Amino acid sequence: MRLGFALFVPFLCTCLCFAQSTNSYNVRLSNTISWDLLQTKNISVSPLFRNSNNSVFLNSFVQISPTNPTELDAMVEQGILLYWENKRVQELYFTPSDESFNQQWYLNKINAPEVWDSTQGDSTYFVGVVDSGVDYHHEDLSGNLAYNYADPINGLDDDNDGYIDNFYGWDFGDLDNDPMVSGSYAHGSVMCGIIAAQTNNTIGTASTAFNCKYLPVKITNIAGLITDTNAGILYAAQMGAKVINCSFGSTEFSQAEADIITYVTDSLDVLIIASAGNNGLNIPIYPASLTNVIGVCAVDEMDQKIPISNYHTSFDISAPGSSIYGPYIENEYSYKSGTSVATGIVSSAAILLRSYFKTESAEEIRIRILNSADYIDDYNPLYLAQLGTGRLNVLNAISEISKNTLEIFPNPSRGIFDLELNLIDYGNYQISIFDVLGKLYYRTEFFVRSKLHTEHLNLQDIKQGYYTIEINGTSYYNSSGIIIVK
Ligand SMILES: [Ca+2]
Ligand SMILES: [Ca+2]
Ligand SMILES: [Ca+2]
Repeated sequence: MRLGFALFVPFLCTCLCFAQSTNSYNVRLSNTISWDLLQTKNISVSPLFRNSNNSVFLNSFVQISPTNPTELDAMVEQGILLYWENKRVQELYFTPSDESFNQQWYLNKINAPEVWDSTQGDSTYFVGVVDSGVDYHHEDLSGNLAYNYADPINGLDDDNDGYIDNFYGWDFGDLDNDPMVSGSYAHGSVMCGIIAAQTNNTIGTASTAFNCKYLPVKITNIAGLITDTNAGILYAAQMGAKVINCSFGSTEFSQAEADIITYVTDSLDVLIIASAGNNGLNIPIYPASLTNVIGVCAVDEMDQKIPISNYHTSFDISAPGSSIYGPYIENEYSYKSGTSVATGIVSSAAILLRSYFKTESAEEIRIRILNSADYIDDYNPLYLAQLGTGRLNVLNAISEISKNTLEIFPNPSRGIFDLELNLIDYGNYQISIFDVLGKLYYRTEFFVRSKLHTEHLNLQDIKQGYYTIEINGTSYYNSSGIIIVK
């Protein structure tokens, strides 16, 4: 069954709901005070900073929620607190001029504006959008298309790449050079807008990718049906896309699709990002469930899975996918929901990161994105480990500098091996082992008390083959391959 996720769910919610903050205060503890003391006073405590070396200094900054705020002054007098502060309203460093920016709740949710202070993207980087084409005349889309100036429209294949006049992109559905969306099949136009609407141009909406661009690759025919996505993926990769957005999928595995994706990932250094699908089921979807693809689930403003989003252990991350405002067709804009738009939001962040960390490979950027997601399990108790590592946070992704390591000895192995982990935080971790089809073979949890941790596994019954090992923690993700021989 080949599924195109052309079905957007219309605007689900007319008001954005925000978590009401109870009376919590930022405080600094006195040097000799431990969290335990506050907890014995029935005051809830949470850290303000994550830190790699368990620094006493950093651990002294906490957020507390006293039952009565007058306790705060008393705790300062008693020497428990050095000081306390109310939370401040702080302004973003960079707010784009796009007139509808304030309707794009998801950009603040993933901390995109803070990142734009560091980088606004390199305009030579672009996302290949393998979809139903684009309305390249749209006021907020025409300026950010990755035009192929090497092949102007003159009837000749000026750049000698086998595609005559592929100036705008290519249409594999109709086998011509015009990727204009046909009829009402506007899905691709929406995706290009989420991924790379022209930003800070005073009109329309903003995109995380900012100056990075999009390349439309149309893979639907006149009836709106998907023809050949593999050709579209290859074309986008050969044209130089560093990220390819695949807001489509199938419940059936395809070896050819897996081979094409492994080729563009390993040989052309492309990062593939794909949708988990909108069936509301616990199922794998391809290509999203392939191990070298970022498979994306959709969450709402409260970081809860939206009902239609599929969920499965083989998916990698979640992203906003509810009431996402962006360009449509014919200079119009619309709200869309679903895993397609969630995938576009990850692709938009991914191309900004690739253009910033130019020397990092697709795999390094993939790990960077997964490793820096915000923890959302508490909001999704029914879907633990089935929504990936958490919700995309592009500010964390650009700030993440620590290198986690995962080494496996011996590899190849007969099924008895050690995982050697270099970890940032103490706490609970989970090991998941997937076979080559993305099916979960084994899972266990362990607790870490030291930065360097060795976990011994004894899986004597495991069959011969290639497996992917994933390690997940609250703020940690890593993966590696192992070959089992018998
Ligand atoms: Ca050409
Ligand atoms: Ca030409
Ligand atoms: Ca704009």
